[in-house]
Amino acid sequence: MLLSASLLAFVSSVLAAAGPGHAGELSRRAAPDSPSGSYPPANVDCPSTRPTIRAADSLSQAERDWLRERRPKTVQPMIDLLRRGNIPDFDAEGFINNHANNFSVIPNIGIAVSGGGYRALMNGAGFIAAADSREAGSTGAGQIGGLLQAATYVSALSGGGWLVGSIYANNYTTVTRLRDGSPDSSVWKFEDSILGGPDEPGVSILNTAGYWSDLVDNVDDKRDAGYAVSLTDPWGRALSYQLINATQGGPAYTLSSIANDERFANADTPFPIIVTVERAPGNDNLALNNSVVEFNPYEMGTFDPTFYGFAPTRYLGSQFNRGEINSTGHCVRGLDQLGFVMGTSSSLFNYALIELTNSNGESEVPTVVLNMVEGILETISGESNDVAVWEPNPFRGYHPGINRNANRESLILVDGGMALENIPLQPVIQPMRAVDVVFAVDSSADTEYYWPNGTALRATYERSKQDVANGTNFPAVPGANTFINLGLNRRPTFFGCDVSEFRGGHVPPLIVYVPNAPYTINSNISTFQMSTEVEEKLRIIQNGWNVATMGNDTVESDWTTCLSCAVLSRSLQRTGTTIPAACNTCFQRHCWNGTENEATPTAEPTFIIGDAAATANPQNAGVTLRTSSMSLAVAVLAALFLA
Ligand SMILES: *[C@@H]1O[C@H](CO)[C@@H](O)[C@H](O)[C@H]1NC(C)=O
Ligand SMILES: *[C@@H]1O[C@H](CO)[C@@H](O)[C@H](O)[C@H]1NC(C)=O
Ligand SMILES: *[C@@H]1O[C@H](CO)[C@@H](O)[C@H](O)[C@H]1NC(C)=O
Ligand SMILES: *[C@@H]1O[C@H](CO)[C@@H](O)[C@H](O)[C@H]1NC(C)=O
Ligand SMILES: *[C@@H]1O[C@H](CO)[C@@H](O)[C@H](O)[C@H]1NC(C)=O
Ligand SMILES: *[C@@H]1O[C@H](CO)[C@@H](O)[C@H](O)[C@H]1NC(C)=O
Ligand SMILES: *[C@@H]1O[C@H](CO)[C@@H](O)[C@H](O)[C@H]1NC(C)=O
Ligand SMILES: *[C@@H]1O[C@H](CO)[C@@H](O)[C@H](O)[C@H]1NC(C)=O
Ligand SMILES: *[C@@H]1O[C@H](CO)[C@@H](O)[C@H](O)[C@H]1NC(C)=O
Ligand SMILES: CC(=O)N[C@H]1CO[C@H](CO)[C@@H](O)[C@@H]1O
Repeated sequence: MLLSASLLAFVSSVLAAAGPGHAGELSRRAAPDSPSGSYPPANVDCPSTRPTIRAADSLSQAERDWLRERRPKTVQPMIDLLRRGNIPDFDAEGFINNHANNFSVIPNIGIAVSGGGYRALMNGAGFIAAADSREAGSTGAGQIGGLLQAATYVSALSGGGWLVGSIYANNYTTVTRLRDGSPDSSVWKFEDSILGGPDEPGVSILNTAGYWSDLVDNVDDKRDAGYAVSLTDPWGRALSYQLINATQGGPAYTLSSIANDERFANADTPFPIIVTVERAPGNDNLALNNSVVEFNPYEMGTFDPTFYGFAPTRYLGSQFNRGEINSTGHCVRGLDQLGFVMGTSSSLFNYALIELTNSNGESEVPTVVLNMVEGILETISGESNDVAVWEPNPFRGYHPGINRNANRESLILVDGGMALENIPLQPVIQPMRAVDVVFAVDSSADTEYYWPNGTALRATYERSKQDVANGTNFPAVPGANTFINLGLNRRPTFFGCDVSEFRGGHVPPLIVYVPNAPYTINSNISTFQMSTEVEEKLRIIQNGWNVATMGNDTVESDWTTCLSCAVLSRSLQRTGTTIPAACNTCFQRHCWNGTENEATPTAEPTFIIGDAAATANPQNAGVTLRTSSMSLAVAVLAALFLA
């Protein structure tokens, strides 16, 4: 297996050198295409057109070309979804067909999956499954299957990034296939904490000792190859065993290889984006004006006026200076290792690894692992431990007037949720992407009992009023108490329904806020619960499906109608089409209309349908990080920001 992986990588690098396009013919799914054949990046011959950094004043040519293929492919799934939505006295199918060649009218749909550890992965998985027409039962009456097929973008961060990364890493498979796993694979085996390693040997895992020694070897190899390592390296490697169904968790898998995945390349999937936050050294207080850095299969960078540039994902690791690789600089590939990207977006969980070293002999973690963690902690002392070090910094010398990292050898990136924006909205509110509606799936742990209270939306709204917004706009959202008192945290709520709010400025997408809520199980497990029993995993994913469909239209008989109205809202407005009466009724019910109630709330959410687990095993047993030994700072972060 290992041999063929490196052989494949070798062949594809030869083909890649021969010209663009050929590598795609060979690897028809996300693939182990790192030129080293393993975890470290490696030098490659520069392509004839040397990679450069570009300004963020447009979408990349690659994304624009891809969109030209994608948008038409969303039309039929959208018609199927809207037909099921069955808006009375309105011919949605006719409306779409009449405009089928005009993509400034056809709804442009985004899905944004929040962070929040395994809770966010599983609740988000329930939403994605319900939205995916390939899932059994997703296209019956009262169901929203096909929303995923009708979507253009899917953005994710931290625990949400684990979900989306895992789907795309595994040949764009379904949630149900990942959920059920397969013998010999540790994919989605959340009953085994990654802190303990997999507990049975299989094709994709050696054994527990092999797990740890491979992990340490990978990190050592990257360092020996001349690249800085941080705790995010072992963290990302450990995560990968559960997220990437390949030998050793796919050490050579890259994010950019998704561009060659057959279905992505044919625009049969939405465009995946993983979100992180930039933090300059010494800048310990993350604020909303820290750059939001996105990773997609083509590019990594930011639209923020902080360095306002994008680097080619495939050539991250190359020696860029002032936006170019000079004649003596090397081209490098493989730094965009997929687990490292997912680990970067969830770097807060680096503390899980530190926790290991603090567990004083209770753990069975080999000394070699403890030594590795301690070694890394020493080399980056002075810097916080929850960071990912990206070195060389692709934006070195780039846009020096606005880029506070212009003189830095490394770019420090952290967990996408750490500046409070725990829903990855920045990529999908960029005017250039022209998204009309975003399903914002929020699994944040804002309240005392780990339910969301709108904090993430408020952060994005606040950011939209600062200089860093750089032309992005966002609807107003009320305070946390109002969210709870009006039940905006219990049912899907629309923000930005009335476009007059934007006073003639850029109209951002309608936000369909989909909060994690207890339909059939208390899906509010702790962000730091690091393992989940099989039964609980099934139930949280099922609860997420109920959250997405309002209990398959049982809680609200016309939710699929209202969802259809939300999808069409901006298009109806732009074309001056009369809003169907049924949609007005939906908007009355689901749009936040400006009412506030900031009285101190008293209650945490109660079951919306019923406690499906009441008659079954009541124990939510799992390995939770012992907060007692976490530093105060982490505890505060966890309580305040995390998600
Ligand atoms: C990926 O999935 C597609 C569709 O299910 C299938 O046709 C193809 O064989 C799969 N490719 C790999 C490499 O597993
Ligand atoms: C994992 O990969 C193996 C080997 O390619 C495959 O047989 C199995 O179906 C995969 N499992 C999942 C859950 O995708
Ligand atoms: C970012 O915001 C913080 C306060 O929230 C402020 O101190 C800092 O100057 C701001 N940075 C920039 C570059 O505007
Ligand atoms: C070219 O780039 C390399 C690596 O960034 C650097 O060490 C070297 O000084 C640069 N040479 C020139 C002439 O700028
Ligand atoms: C809302 O969430 C924030 C953290 O995200 C928390 O500080 C605040 O106490 C919460 N308020 C309520 C009423 O739940
Ligand atoms: C989940 O929420 C319920 C109330 O909605 C609460 O009783 C329970 O303690 C919460 N679970 C956790 C782990 O906080
Ligand atoms: C909704 O449908 C899903 C998928 O079939 C199922 O798992 C779930 O239990 C249903 N919810 C309710 C409330 O019946
Ligand atoms: C597309 O629709 C917009 C909005 O209705 C309209 O202004 C534009 O003229 C249409 N373009 C074409 C080519 O029909
Ligand atoms: C606004 O919403 C509140 C409840 O959220 C409702 O009581 C009120 O009647 C609504 N106002 C209007 C003008 O629709
Ligand atoms: C729309 C807008 O304000 N764009 C600005 C974003 O930031 C860059 C870099 O500062 C400016 O050049 C753009 O004009």
